[in-house]
Amino acid sequence: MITRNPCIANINAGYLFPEIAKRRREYAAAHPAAKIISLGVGNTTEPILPHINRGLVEGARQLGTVEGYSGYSDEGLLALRERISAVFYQGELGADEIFISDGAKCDIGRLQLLFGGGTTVAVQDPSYPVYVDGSVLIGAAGPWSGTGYRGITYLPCTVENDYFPDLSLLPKHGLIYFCSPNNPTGAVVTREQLAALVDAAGKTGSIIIFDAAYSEYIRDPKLPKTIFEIGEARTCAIEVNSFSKPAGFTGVRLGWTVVPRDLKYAGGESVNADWSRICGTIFNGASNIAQAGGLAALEPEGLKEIRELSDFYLGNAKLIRSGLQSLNISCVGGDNSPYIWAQFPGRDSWEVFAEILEKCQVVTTPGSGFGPAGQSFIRFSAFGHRAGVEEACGRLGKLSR
Ligand code: PGU
Repeated sequence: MITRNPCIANINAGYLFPEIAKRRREYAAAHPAAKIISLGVGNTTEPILPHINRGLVEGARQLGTVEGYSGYSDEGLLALRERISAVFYQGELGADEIFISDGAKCDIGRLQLLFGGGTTVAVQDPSYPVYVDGSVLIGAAGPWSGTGYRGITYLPCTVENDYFPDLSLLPKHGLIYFCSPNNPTGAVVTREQLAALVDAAGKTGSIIIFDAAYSEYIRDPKLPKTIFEIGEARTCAIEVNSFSKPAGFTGVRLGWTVVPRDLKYAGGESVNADWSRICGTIFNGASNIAQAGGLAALEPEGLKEIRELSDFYLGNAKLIRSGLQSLNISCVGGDNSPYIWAQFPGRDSWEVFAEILEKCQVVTTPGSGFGPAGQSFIRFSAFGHRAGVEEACGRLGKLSR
């Protein structure tokens, strides 16, 4: 028989969110009367708002007409790429630098093909588990050493450093994953910090994969929403983004990736040209219905709806944060992001996860699932119906008993 890809064997456990879903199912099976509320996985819960929804419906309707029918869309509708440039990048990016995707996660996985298994990888610790797991799958990291994956440079983001890492830890010629607003801590980089990160990437000959999936949750106008607010990033950064969290497209599937033309490998070859080649080979374009929805989302009426929807989830975040603070549980995040990062000093994250599930019937995400520095933390997601969030906040009071 053919042998298993050894990289898969290097993954030490199941992917974090299915593991949480499994524990929830086990608890529900043992407690059939329990009314479980999820503040676990960051999955949107509210209906798509009317203008954006009409865009989706109209996109589907068009497919049933001779004039409106379209097939494969390759790197994405030109109109959508131009609109993304205008709305998010002040028109400064060329349409050929923007690639429409079926979501940020899918592109985070595919981007690894640009660099292969010989790359050194650095991540914020804690961070979205796909960066590390994807690196293990391509052979750039692993196996698990007991405290982390071999080959990954973990950049601790802690209370002590105010969730911004020590850039002197960056490896040379590495791939740096950086997420702002951060999942799970909710920390957002300042312009000065972002400039320092870009500078450090330039000096170490590294490339940053900047994940801006939560940029539409930023309310503080001083905070940067894209890495391309720093001009030099054009020579050292790729940015991924998504319609999932701003427009409720987690199930619709639509995102984009920016690969600047100025981005070059050590040998001077164009990363943009390679990305185009990879997408052409293993990706056949995002759904044209989703793209019609995306176009509607970026019209003035759609942008208002994005604001309304993200305001709603930020309202949930505020409730969760003040609920936790009233219990004297120290936490950060939730003001420019939909996640609250709560500290349970000296405790094991999975143990706290189990306690919250047992006492409150609330599902959360254990911080250790996001990296070694996440130990003793719990992530609360603000994605949920308002009544459920209010009920969950009330039940959290049982933790003090
Ligand atoms: N990037 C970050 C930082 C994310 O947190 C998520 C979703 C994505 C990308 C995925 O974006 P798509 O455009 O929808 O692909 N994180 C959620 C969902 C869990 C998951 O496995 O993606 C979370 O709970 O962390």
